[in-house]
Amino acid sequence: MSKEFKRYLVTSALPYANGPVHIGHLAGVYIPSDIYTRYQRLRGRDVIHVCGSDEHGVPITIKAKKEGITPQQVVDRYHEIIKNAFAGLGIEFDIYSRTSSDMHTVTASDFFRKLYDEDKFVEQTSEQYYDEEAKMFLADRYITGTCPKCGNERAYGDQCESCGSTLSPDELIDPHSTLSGSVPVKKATTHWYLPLNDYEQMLREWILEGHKEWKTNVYGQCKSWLDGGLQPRAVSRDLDWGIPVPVEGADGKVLYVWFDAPIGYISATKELTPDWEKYWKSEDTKLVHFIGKDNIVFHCIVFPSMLKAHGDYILPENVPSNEFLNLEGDKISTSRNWAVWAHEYLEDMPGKEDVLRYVLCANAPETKDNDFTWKDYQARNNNELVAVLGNFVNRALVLTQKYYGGVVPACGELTDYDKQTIEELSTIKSSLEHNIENYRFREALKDAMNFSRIGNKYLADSEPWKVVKTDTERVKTILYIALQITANIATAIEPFMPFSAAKILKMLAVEKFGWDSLGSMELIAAGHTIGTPSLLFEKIEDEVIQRQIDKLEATKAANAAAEVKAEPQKEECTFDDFQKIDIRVSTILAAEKVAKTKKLLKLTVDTGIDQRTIVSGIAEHFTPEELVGQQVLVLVNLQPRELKGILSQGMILMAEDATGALRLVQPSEAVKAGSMVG
Ligand code: B3M
Ligand code: ZN
Repeated sequence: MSKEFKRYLVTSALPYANGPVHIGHLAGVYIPSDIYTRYQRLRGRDVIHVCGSDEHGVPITIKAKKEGITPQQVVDRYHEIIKNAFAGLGIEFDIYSRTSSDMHTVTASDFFRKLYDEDKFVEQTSEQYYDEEAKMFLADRYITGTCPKCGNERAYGDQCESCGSTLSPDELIDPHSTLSGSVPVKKATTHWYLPLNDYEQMLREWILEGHKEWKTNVYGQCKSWLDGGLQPRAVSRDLDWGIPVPVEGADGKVLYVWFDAPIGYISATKELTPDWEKYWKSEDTKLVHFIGKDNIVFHCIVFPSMLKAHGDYILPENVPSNEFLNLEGDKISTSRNWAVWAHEYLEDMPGKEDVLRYVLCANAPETKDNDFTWKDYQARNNNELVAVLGNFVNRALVLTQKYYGGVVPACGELTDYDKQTIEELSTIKSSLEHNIENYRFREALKDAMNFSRIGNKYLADSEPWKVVKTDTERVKTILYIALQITANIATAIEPFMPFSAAKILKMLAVEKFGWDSLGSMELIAAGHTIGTPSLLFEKIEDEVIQRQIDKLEATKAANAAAEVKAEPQKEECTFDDFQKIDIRVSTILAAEKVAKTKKLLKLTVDTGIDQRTIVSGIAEHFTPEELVGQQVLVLVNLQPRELKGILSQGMILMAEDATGALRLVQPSEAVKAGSMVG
């Protein structure tokens, strides 16, 4: 028997405030954690869900530098965007805080200070990479190089995003500073380290023996870290953005972001309630961390060691973590803008919050990486939400309106088939509970949807629209049951699709039911008048999906263009060399194809000095008609040469774009022919 807990503390990984959240974050962390919390709350359990923005660390400072703004401006901007996107999607937190808050600074500093005072750290001086141009130590993402594990040339000093390995800067092959591009030198610096090796035994017993029920990906990663042997890990960095190390003589040093961020869960709880200690310091609390798979080591090895070192805190009971979600067959990437952003979705698809929640849960990467496609999104909406859930609810409500003017009919004697249907519903209820309690949300969602599948089957089998002609009493019972199933659906789907659950309750004109009532056939009394039915979901047309696909195609094209490498700069030329060049704005007066050639055009141009002939190899890019009248730049003092018997006196300047297409180089507005360029 598993242990009974008095209360639940649910945390969701704190998103970095260096960009908005996308469907990968939602499917991996926030939708599962929201489902779990809503479910516990419906059961009447004492549960709180805490989260907030992770506002320290190198990703933030890099973003600030790139955009020419301060780190504070970066986090202020994204904190708002992220917070609003969560709220818009119905992802509810009891508190959504931020790690730049005063409460957090104090909490994290005190935490560090306690460990420091109790000699839980070791102080070590080591040689670390230093950028002599930028005059800065290169922590984590300020350094890139080749991944020793997979050969990715753009691996970071802390992680390779290609193969997912956790790295240290010393492991990178051919390291470079991302600040100046220079090759860094080694320089001595002193930091505080948490000797993880001291906690190895505790972690082995706690995880490898005590938590065999953890998801295989989580358990497996922990086991491989522990089997590999743990090393002391630095908890400070040489940076100017973060929480200052709260000890004498630590100028220019801040807490490592992965030291302060998880403490953010504690600070947020403190901000939420003065009663925070009962959530963090009582063995009666079930602490559950929802995270992405790249965060496993920090939540299962590092943070628990910190909590143990501190001594006052409980450890997590579970750390459910998903694999990654891909988008249309490609890895989601913030830097390549390959993502469906939560805030953009809310703008593009108003009223469809639950559709996204549904699709991301139905297709969640629970045991393996999975793919999100817009076609699948459309199919799930049209074939499942509209055809199964929406259809059942609509039929039950519309028939009640039609036959009884919206008044719930009385229930007569139950047939065996009625009883069997009711029995099936209670079997699903226990499966649904079991699946949510064990973090199997895809299966749980299927269970929740089965309420409407059963409802549809019940209506199809009992055919009230036919029976109404012969046995009106029987029809009352059928619709009474159909309405009770509808009320049950509102409860069953609430954790997954809260907006639709609320809509069903409104259409039934009833208040929210508690979880315990799930399965009951006495939720709505005979004689109660229901509200007006409206469609729960609408069919999504091809055009709507095509717009989203086009948006991604545009991203792809922009990325391809950006990837084309510019030619390296040519050999230096002197000012005198440059002075020799004579470029004039000229007007094309006539153009014709050169006979028996594919590429050549014969152009007559007015250079302002004279009218002359130029032969140019651009016939595959331009028709003669589109060139006549255009202003172009002509190198007029190029040595004349003969092409196909025609003397060419000059050269027209062109630019080649990413796709290899040629473009005329032109003045942005008309200029007198003969004007000099230089
Ligand atoms: N901000 C990493 C991430 O968003 C990090 C999580 C912190 S949880 C304490 O993947
Ligand atoms: Zn790699």
